Amino acid sequence: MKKEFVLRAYELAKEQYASLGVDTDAAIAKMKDVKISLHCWQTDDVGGFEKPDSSLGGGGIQVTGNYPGKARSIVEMKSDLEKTMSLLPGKQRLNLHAIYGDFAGQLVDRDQIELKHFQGWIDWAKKLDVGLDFNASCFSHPKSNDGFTLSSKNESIRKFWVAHVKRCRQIAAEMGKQQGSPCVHNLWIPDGSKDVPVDRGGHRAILKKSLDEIFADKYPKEYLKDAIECKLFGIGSEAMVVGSHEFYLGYAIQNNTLLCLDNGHFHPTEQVGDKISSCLLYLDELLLHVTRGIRWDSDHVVTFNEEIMLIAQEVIRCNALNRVNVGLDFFDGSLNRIGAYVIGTRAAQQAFLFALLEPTEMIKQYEEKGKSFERLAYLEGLKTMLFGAVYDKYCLDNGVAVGLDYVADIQAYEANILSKR
Ligand code: RNT
Ligand code: ZN
Repeated sequence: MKKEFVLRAYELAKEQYASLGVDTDAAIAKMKDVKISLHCWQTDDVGGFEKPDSSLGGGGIQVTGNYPGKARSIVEMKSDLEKTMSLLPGKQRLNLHAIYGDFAGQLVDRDQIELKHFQGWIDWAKKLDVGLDFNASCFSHPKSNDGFTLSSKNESIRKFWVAHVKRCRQIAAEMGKQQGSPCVHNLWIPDGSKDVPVDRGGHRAILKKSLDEIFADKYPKEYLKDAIECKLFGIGSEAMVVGSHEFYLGYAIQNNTLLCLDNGHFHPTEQVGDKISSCLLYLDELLLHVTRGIRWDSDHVVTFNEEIMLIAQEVIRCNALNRVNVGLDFFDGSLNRIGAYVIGTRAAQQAFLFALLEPTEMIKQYEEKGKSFERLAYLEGLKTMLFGAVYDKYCLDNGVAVGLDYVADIQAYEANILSKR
């Protein structure tokens, strides 16, 4: 897009927002605090590099589609990530899963992984000035096939997963130490039951015990932030998920961990945006897994929709950008994965920029005076203001493709790189 066009449109937008008392330059400047953690698993459908040609198997997450070009190695994944980041304004973080280590062709079981398997990632991230986050991988493994990991009644299985998560936290803490800022380690487990169980309480007590064992290892806060992720249901765990919202909310408050809210993990009419202000009263920090569920936890590419807008609005309205860690969690194998990555990340950024452009104080005054018509009018009016011109200016300032110019970039990357895989 022509630079003069972007600048002209921005001048108009700036004036329009100024008439509501909103400073667009300040909103753009504030975007430096919106650091989105890119989920590495978008590039390969959550396959990982434990074995050649790994693909997601078991454990309650599902990726559909076989669009060509998925990353098959760390080299390919790094190339995809660099391409993605080159099309995104601002700085991102990178969120790795334990299955993405550099195992150098060896079979390294999950309870054996070590820092050395991730040192290459740490060095690469340092060069790019990208912070790393990390996740234990308690799925797609023979020992997760019976539906229970940390809440398993089989003691050897439970111990195996406890050992895995302990190692992951140790690796994450080391990442945090080396990068000079905390690494967020998130724990999600698929544990649950397809049909109605009679011993929900038993499994939950076991999960609590496993978490207590895991978190008995203490690391400095400057290195590691622990998050735990709840879920309502999954494939194969329709009737009961052990790590439910109540389970983890309670655990997080009692043990001072972060709570991870994935907006695909609730009943479709529940809004994660509505949960943020409550959780922030009781927890120091949150982690978000921003996604888009269609009818269920389908992990579609994030779009700039009202659900995501409310999440970002609530973070900004609560003035909690420094207490909410933003990660993405979507995967769709049916379209160009790098394109999907850029669309979804830009949509999440747009939600935050949109929220930063809200004249919240003014609308709040209407609200407090019971003037609901005026409140609704402004909330609706904001939707059709010259918002796109502000996001375009943010892209221009950051030297990345403006508007839809990224489409051609991704088409070229597909023609030159992805289609040759
Ligand atoms: C699964 C959870 C979890 C995973 C990733 C791969 O339902 O959302 O966060 O998607 O860890
Ligand atoms: Zn998630």
